[in-house]
Amino acid sequence: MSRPMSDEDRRRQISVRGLAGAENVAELKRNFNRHLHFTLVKDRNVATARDYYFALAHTVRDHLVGRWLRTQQYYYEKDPKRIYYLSLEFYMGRTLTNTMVNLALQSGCDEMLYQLGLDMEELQEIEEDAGLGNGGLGRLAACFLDSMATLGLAAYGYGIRYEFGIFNQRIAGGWQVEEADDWLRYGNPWEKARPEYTIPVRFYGRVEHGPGGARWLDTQVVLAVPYDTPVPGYRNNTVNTLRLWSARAPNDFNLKDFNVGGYVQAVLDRNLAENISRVLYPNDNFFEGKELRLKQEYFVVAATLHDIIRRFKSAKFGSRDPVRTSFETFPDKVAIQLNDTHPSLAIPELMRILVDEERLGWDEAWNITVRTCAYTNHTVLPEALERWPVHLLESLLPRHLQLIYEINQRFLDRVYASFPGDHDRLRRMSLVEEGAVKRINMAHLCIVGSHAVNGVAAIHSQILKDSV
Ligand code: D6G
Repeated sequence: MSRPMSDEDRRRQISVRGLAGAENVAELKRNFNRHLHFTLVKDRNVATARDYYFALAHTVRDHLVGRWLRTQQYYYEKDPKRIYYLSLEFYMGRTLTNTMVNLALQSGCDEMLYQLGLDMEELQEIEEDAGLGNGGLGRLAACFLDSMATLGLAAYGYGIRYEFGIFNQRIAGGWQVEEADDWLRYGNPWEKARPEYTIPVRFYGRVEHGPGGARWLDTQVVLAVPYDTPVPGYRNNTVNTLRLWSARAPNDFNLKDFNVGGYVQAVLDRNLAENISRVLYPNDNFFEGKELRLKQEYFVVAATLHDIIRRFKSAKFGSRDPVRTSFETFPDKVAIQLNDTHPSLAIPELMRILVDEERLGWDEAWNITVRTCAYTNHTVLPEALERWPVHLLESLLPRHLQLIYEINQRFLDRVYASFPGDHDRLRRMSLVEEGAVKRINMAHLCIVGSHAVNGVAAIHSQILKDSV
């Protein structure tokens, strides 16, 4: 039932859409024209609707920048516990309208476009979806980022900058046809590439055990280049970061045995390394078990943990001691939330860094790892559960497989001490599944390596407790 708008309704509507004072509108219009001219290098004789969308996006983005810088600086000054949400999917969708709403710019932009004779809805429709997810799991990640920014929490999303997101569906003659989702074709005005923070990620190789501990040698390196997207809270001046990694071949990739004629092939083969961030696997609740997917999972985990530890140690702006050298306070300053088992290699990777690189003893490293990591389970459907063949892990991540075996051995020793003689329990609870193909049960790894496990609804958490 509709009723006439009261003054209160009108005030509320204004406060939800933001103020459209004449000065604000004039300022927005100046910036819009400046971007059309200097950023897009167009004038109104030749500009297309897409140019206007980009000019508007850049105008809105400018309002994020100061808040983003200040938020990140504030986190370094206050040094709060930081939350790291690791996910292979972030289903962000469109950014323009959400940003205008959260920054109270909508009315001003509406009015500005109206004065310029442009149509807001037409421009909004031009923005591509950031479809870096299949459905619920990826959208949950995106919603958490939004909520955490609105709550003013020092939170970060970490994932992969897939060049191709979830496919576009076309129906041809009554059949579904999948079309490549080339969402970056016209450029993405919301991301900021940060090649200066590039991180090397290692694969394959072999492990050598010596007096100084384990060394992972003869590895192949792929570079992880971060792209940052701002995540604004709702009208609270907080802007958090979603950092997505893009794979890049190092300049010497495949050039080791360079000879005339080999050079061109070596450059062409750079694609092999860069395929890691090429495409989102369009599997919802289904485990496909492809090596490229395992590479994606380790790629995001390795780059992210490197970044987390760099930030934990760093002392920007002289906020505290020069640099942290002790990991004792790590779980008080870092929370790692695993969105399903997809980033579960974070557990052995953190152990590898603490034991092999930082030279902590096993028990101390394990205590830190468990207190840092937490796991969200999404399903109990057997066809969805990640069970990676041991032979794949052995060739791609030989040191991680050793660490998983060690984690398992110590875990089963504890189980057996509590349930002496119960061999069937050992078989059921082991991280390692025997069979025609020996596999690692990644959910078991997550449960053993975390201090908290949750489902995605109260009833789901209850099912996990009662029957799994
Ligand atoms: C974002 C925002 C920017 C900040 C940068 C690096 O791009 O202000 O400087 O992240 O932040 P850290 O990774 O050093 O925390």
